[in-house]
Amino acid sequence: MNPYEIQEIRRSKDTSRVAPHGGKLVNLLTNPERSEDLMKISRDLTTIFLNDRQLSDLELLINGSFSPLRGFMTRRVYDSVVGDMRLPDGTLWPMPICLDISGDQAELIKPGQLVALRDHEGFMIATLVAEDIYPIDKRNEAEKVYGTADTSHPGVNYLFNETKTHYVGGTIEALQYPIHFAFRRLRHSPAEIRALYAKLGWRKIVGFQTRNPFHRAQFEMTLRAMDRARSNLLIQPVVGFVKTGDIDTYTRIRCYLKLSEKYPPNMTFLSLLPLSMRMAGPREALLHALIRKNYGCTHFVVGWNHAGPAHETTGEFFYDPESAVKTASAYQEELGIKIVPFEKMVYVIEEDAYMEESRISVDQKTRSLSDDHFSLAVRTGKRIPDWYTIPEVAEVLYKAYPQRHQQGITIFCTGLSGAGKSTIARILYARFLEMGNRPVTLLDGDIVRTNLSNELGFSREHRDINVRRIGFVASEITKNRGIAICAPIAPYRETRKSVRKLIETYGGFVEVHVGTPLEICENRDPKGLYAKARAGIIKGFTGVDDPYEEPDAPEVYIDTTDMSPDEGAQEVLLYLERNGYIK
Ligand code: PPS
Repeated sequence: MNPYEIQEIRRSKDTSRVAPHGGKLVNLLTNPERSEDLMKISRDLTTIFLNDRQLSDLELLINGSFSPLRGFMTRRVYDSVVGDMRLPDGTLWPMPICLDISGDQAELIKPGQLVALRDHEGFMIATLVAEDIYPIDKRNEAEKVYGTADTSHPGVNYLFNETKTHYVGGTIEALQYPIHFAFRRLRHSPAEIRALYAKLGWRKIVGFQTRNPFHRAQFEMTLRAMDRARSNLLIQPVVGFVKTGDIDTYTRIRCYLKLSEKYPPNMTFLSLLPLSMRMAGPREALLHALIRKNYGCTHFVVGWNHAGPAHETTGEFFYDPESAVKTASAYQEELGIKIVPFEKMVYVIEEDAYMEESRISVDQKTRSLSDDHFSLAVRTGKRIPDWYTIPEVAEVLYKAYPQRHQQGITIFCTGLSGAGKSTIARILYARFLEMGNRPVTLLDGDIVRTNLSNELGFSREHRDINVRRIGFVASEITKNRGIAICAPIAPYRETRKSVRKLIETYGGFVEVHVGTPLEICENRDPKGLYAKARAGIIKGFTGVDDPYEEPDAPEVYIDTTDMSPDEGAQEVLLYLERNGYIK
């Protein structure tokens, strides 16, 4: 597509257009003169800095993917959507699209005020006329939208733990799109895609949404979907925030590029969608269908367990895997897009082919692997079976996620002061230097507190910042395939859990609980700090008057009461060896 055509569409003064497919499209980009005027007053405006998820929502509002929405939802719209899945005028709309702000910001912004929405760098992307500011009833939103208030659901977790306390609703006027540096040529607005269909003469298009790398099952599904709808195919992977534990976005995009070469020429188009997934199952399937209608698709594939997460610990699905297909199909007239339903696809061994589960006879032997199990296998450097994926895709994945002994790893020692973590960490550091096959960094508590966190004390908040900083540095080291050895007390379970989640996206995370009991640590008291804490000279000392929350399931447990530090380090090395982290 000619890039100048894209510019023309973006710069158009027309704020809404009727295209051949999909109905009226909102375009919230303002004209250049108005942009200049807004820039002139921008310094006087109260600013809201948007995080990645908010920026992706903003982008989809601006470019019309969320048509007919013209801004973030006001309370009236929000209540109607949460309660009835409809906008106040009765239009079907399944998910709240809201801008969350802190209580302090909520006090600062008054109804009617013009607010600047900026990205991390401070670039003003849009203005918002704040129509109303309202506190979030998170439980109500969780139960109605997600059908659960359980925080092991990723959407609910985001709502309870990341979303701030208030929403600000109002209309948007955009100066520019959020800025992307990667894979720009694969990003399109609905207007651009509709223009492309017109140019290519495509009249029927089936949209395919994915947050996972494409494999044989998905490839097969898309071919059949084209066949059933007698259409062309828009492959539209989601590249906003997906789900913790998913394969990283850049790798996925490289897989899609490889895969798109496998289709016959001029039948498919690959375009990235900066949507942040909420994993709301049936409600989310409706949202995905509406977005694809805006992208001019006449058909949309909804498959088994579409946008349905599994419980973190039990592995049970939050939604009936059939419910997304049923809901989307039931609403298809109103959605204005035909749903192409798919059952679970399984591999049939003797046919060497993928088939829908209900078409398989009882005596046929099958194989299947869940998305989550697959992602875990890839991230842990396991080989992917040939029946599951396409060789070109496997090659991209192996490059990004080599076998465990070539991946980065964080060894995270946690335990009371005096438990022996630092000594074990230093021995491990020396062993890895001796091995010499991966760069190694020691992030001992003292080293970190001197070089990274010297302004911090030992309040809950400061310990949290300290441990998260260690986690961040360790995650960068792990990402770049080094070894990070950390040895803070890290007394709080939740903080350790979030550090683990961050690091596991990039490589291995081995939690080593140096669980030497308090009385032994206190007897040792090498720095005399326990004595001072008992005497009340030091306040908030871990184990004395501040809690240590024990790890639930550390990879390695060491008690140095009757074990030398060398033996402790040996335990860790044996674990690493057994699990393929070292060779
Ligand atoms: S934390 O909780 O993870 O941020 O702690 P960390 O950065 O590992 O720092 C622990 C070391 O600081 C000394 N120290 C204290 N520890 C616990 N509680 C209080 N109030 C405190 N004040 C100072 C203590 O020597 C710890 O050293 P280690 O190496 O763990 O023995």
